[in-house]
Amino acid sequence: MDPIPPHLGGNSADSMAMCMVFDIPGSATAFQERVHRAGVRIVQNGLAGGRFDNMSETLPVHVTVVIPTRNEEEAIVDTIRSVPSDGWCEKIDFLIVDGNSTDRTRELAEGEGATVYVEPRKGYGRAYKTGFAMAPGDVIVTMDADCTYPGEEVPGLVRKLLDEDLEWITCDRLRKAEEGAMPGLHGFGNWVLSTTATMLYWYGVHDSQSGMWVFRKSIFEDERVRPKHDGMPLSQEFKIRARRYLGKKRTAEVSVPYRPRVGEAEINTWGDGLLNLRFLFTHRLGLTRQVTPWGPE
Ligand SMILES: Nc1nc2c(ncn2[C@@H]2O[C@H](COP(=O)(O)OP(=O)(O)O)[C@@H](O)[C@H]2O)c(=O)[nH]1
Ligand SMILES: [Mg+2]
Repeated sequence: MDPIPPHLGGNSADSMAMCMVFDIPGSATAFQERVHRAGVRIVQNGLAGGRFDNMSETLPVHVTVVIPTRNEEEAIVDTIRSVPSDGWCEKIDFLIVDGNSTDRTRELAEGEGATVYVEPRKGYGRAYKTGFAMAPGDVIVTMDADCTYPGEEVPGLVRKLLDEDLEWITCDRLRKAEEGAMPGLHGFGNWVLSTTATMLYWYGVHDSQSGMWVFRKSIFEDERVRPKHDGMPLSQEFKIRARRYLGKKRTAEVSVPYRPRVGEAEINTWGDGLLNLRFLFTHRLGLTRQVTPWGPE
């Protein structure tokens, strides 16, 4: 799919396609429980009908969960533990890309068996450009280290990726956000950015700011899919690139729960919001450039 509408230079009817949003009913863990209780093969609603339709089956992939952290000692342990690691896939590991935390984040993450890499260069996007290049898994999953994203959904999301032969999934937080998860200005800012992104790119993604993605590492063999920004705009940039270069058929947006943050955010709501907004326009005009390269130093 070309996510750019014809009047802005896009060239396909697909660019007018509506957003693809799927719901994952119940958590993967709850689903596994149902399978065990019934002792029969249960087809999960909406995600059914494929090769991996029994969650008790080990998915034939190595999954790496990449998590950027900066002073997240209050939530890092629960974030890691929220992702099941009970044999649902062949191998799962956690790569923490830490931006020089001054609290106990690194030590606590290592205590949970995670690999910790210190990326002293500042920025959320910078951390991911390092983590994506270093992740050993065939499938990469991302989330914040603040207990906002539902780790328990990871097996179901990876299964959907394999089952439906997708390359990339982004998780929409807006439809299932729990009370207090997106307070006042945050919610409004998110709406402004997501609406602007839709108008400029027409790429069929509802939640332009979500930081939970599930995708095959191989997508980065195509350089055009690699996001370049060092800051928060990497999130929307990645979605724009994935939809444009991987196409609508190989990508999807899935609704997941979103919860109130644990621990203090370091984000500057106004500053980051305006930076994100400016990026949407400059990127549309082809005026953005890469400041630091892909991968670790
Ligand atoms: N390594 C690294 N991680 C960062 C940096 N800035 C933010 N993070 C992490 O990126 C994730 C997203 O940041 P967060 O404050 O939750 O942003 P929000 O979800 O947009 O409000 C969190 O896990 C942060 O700890 C940074 O400069 N370097
Ligand atoms: Mg967050």
